[in-house]
Amino acid sequence: MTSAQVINPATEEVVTTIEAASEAATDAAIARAQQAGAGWRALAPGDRARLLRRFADAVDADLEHLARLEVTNAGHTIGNARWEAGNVRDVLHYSAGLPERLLGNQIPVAGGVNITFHEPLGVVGVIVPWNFPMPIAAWGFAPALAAGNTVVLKPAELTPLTAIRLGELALEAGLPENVFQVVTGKGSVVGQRFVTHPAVRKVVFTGSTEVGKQIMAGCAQQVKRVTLELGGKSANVVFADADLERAAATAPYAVFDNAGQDCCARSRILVQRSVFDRFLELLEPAVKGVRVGDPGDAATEMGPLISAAHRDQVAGFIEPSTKIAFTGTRPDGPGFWFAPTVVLPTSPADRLLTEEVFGPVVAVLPFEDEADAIRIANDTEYGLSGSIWTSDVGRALRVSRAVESGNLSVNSHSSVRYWTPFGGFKQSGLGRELGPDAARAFTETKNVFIAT
Ligand code: TAP
Repeated sequence: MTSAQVINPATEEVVTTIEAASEAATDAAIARAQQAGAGWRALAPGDRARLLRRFADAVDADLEHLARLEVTNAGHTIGNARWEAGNVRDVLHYSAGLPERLLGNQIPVAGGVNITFHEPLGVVGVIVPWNFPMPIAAWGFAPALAAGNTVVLKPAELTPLTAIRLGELALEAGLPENVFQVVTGKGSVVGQRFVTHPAVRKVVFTGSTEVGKQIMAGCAQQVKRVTLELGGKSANVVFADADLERAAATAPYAVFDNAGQDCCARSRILVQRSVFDRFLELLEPAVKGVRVGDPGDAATEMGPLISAAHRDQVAGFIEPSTKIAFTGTRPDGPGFWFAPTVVLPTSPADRLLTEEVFGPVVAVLPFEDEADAIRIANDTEYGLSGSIWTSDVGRALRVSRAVESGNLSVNSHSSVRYWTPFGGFKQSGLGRELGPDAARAFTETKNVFIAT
C-alpha cells in the first residue's frame, strides 16, 4: 500500500494521510463483494429496503459530521455540504422504495406463459470525482444496492473522507459485511481494475470526458455495462422578454456555485442582443456581491478550488488577450482561491466557449433571435444541463425541446432532483441516474417462456 495526503483546499494544511490500495487489494475487495452477492440478492426485497432505510437514517444522524468533513476535505461551503449529505440520505430513502417495485411483465404468448425478471448484475464498481464526492457516490451505490448488486466504491484520491465515513455508516446500519465497500486509491490502479476485472459487471463513472472515453473503450473489451456522467458546457439562455432582474441575480449561482466545479455549471450566458447591455449592468453587482471565503462560515457562498494544480489549469484559460468584463472578490493568503470572473469572448472558437473550465469563469455573449439562441446553445460537443429565461410559455417549450441537453430548467437553474432522471446528451454521458428507473440500470432483463 502507498498513501496520499488529504489537503484542506481553503488552508492548504494537510488534514490526514490515506492508504492507496494496490491492484491486489482491489482484487481482494472485488472477490469479497462477489462472495457477499449471493446473500444480498437472496434477501427478501422488503428486507433489503429496510436496511437501506436504516442506512439513510444513519446518514441523517451523522449529517453535520459528514458536512463538516466535506468542508474540510473539498472546501465546500457548509450550506452546500449539508445539502449534499441530505441528498445522500434522500437518495437512500428513495432507493429503499425500489426493491419491491422492480416489476417484470407477463407477456401474452401462445402455448405457455412468458414472464420477465430484472436480475441484479453482480459486482458494480462506482468511480467518483472530487467535485461532489457524496451525492455522486450515492447516485451510483444506492440504486445498485437496491437492485441486489454489491458495490465497490472508489472515491477521488483528493476527496476520500466522506466516502470512508459512508462505508462505516453502512456497517453501523446493519448492511452485511462486503455488500458495500470503499477502496481508496488511484484511478489508474483501483478504477482501472474495475474496468478490467471480469467479476465487475458494471462501471459507473463520473468525471472528465477524456477518462470517460478510456473507460468506455476498456469496458468494451468485456462488453461491460457502463454509465457515464461526464463534462458539460451548459447554456443559460436569457430572452428579452424574461424577468431580467431575476435572471441576472441568479446567474452567478448557476455557474459559481461550488466554485464552478460543477458539470451542470451554466458557463455560457447567452443574452438576446436588445437587452445585452442592460443584463451586464445587472449582472455586475450580482457577481461582485458573491461572498467568497471561509467555507465553514454559513454566510459564505463560494469556497476555494480543489487544488493548486486545478487552480493553475483554470487560470490557464485566461489569456492576455481575454476580454474580462468584471470579476468578483477572493481572499488573500493561503487557499486555492480564484475570483468569480466574467469574460466577453470575441470568437466562436474561443476555448472559453468550447471547453469545460470547471472553475468560476463564465462567458457572456449575445444572440439575435430564437433560432440563433438554439444554434449557439447546441454549438458544443456537450449536452448536460441548461436554463431558459423567458415569459413566453410556447417559447420555453420550443427551446426546451430543441436544445440537445439532458436536463433543462425554465426560469430556474435547478438540475438535480433525486426522483427525476439525470444524465447527458452527446459527449456529456451515457445512461441516466436517479429517478424511477434508477435501479433498472443495475439489472439485466431476463425473459422466460414456460410451455404449458
Ligand atoms: P478524472 O481524472 O476524470 O477523475 C475522476 C475519477 O476517475 C477519479 O476518481 C479518478 O481517480 C478516476 N480515474 C482517473 N483515471 C482513471 C482511469 N484511467 N481509470 C479509472 N478511473 C480513473 O477527473 P479529475 O482529474 O478529477 O478532473 C479533471 C477534469 O475533469 C476537471 O478539470 C474537469 O474538467 C473534469 N471533471 C468533470 C467532472 C464532472 S462531474 N463532469 C468531475 C470531475 C472532473 P483519481 O482520484 O485517482 O484521479
